[in-house]
Amino acid sequence: MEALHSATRAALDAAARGVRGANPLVGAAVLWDDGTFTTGYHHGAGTPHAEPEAIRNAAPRSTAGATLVVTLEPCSHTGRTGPCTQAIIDAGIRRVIIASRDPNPSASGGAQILTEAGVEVVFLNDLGQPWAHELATRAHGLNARWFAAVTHDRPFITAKIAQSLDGCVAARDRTSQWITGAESRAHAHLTRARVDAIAVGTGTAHADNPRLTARTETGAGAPQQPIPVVFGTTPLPTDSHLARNPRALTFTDVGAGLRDLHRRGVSHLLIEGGPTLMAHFLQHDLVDELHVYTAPLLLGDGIRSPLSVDTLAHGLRFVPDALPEALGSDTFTRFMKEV
Ligand code: AOF
Ligand code: ZN
Repeated sequence: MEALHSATRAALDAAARGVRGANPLVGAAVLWDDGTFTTGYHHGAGTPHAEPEAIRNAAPRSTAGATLVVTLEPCSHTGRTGPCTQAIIDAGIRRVIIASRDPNPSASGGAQILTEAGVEVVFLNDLGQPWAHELATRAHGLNARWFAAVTHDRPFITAKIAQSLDGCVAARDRTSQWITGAESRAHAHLTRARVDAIAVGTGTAHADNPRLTARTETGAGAPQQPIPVVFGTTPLPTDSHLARNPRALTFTDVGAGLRDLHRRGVSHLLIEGGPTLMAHFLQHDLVDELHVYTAPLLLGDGIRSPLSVDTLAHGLRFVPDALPEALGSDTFTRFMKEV
């Protein structure tokens, strides 16, 4: 039991090193009968899942007859990668310990498939140990917002804000190019390249005529391009980049649009503004993760998101998800919405 406790903690710590988005944070550990273990984690959308990673990291040692601890129920589907249930069966794993269920209808059901294949499946909460309950709670907490998004049939939503030190996203005359520096913009393009879709409001679509493409450091297009999305009722100028892009989607209703996007396979959506759309998403508790780039600049009575907050207790609280990072003279901080 001591070894299982340590392996579960290690799987959770490994999970936290991953990147959230189209996938939740997931870690796994292969645990042998002698109490030693090796871990693996999911590095982000399109990369192998945690279980095959842990199994691969176990090499050259045989995984036959070993226990696999995983922070999320192994998937049963072929998405961007193959089903983890099959990888586990092929590796000869005898017992799987699961910390949290996968609420994603298209990937769930892995526990049952494993049981039917003769693998012993145990949920951490059913061990009846206080430490197990505590770690199961931690596993759930790690992905609470991701679980909520998939349960509500919408993508996981990241909002990007590029702001001045005093929280303005544009100067009073609405000029906003460029508040943040080149390093911040390059960093933001890496995020663009790993999301499934990027959305702006019609105001921004009119004012900036954006392409919403992901570019690499050389300025070339990234191999995987997100779907451009516009929310709003004002028609786009016919000669704008977005109006001319046959992949671009326009929605007048945010709720219906999010459901439609999710059903089209958009698991991770990036919101890039402007301030009105940002306020709408924030006010409706639709921002799961916040990426804030802050430039060393004061803009005084510039433009902010028109969030309606009447008293301190009604402010929207976020929790830092990682330490702030220096990007040139800017700082980057990632926050998660409090559940
Ligand atoms: C697992 N292990 O490490 C992760 C899982 O598009 P795919 O193939 O990456 O599949 C995405 C879904 O798989 C995701 O929505 C979630 O339900 C699950 N993520 N499952 O067995 C993992 N990251
Ligand atoms: Zn999987």
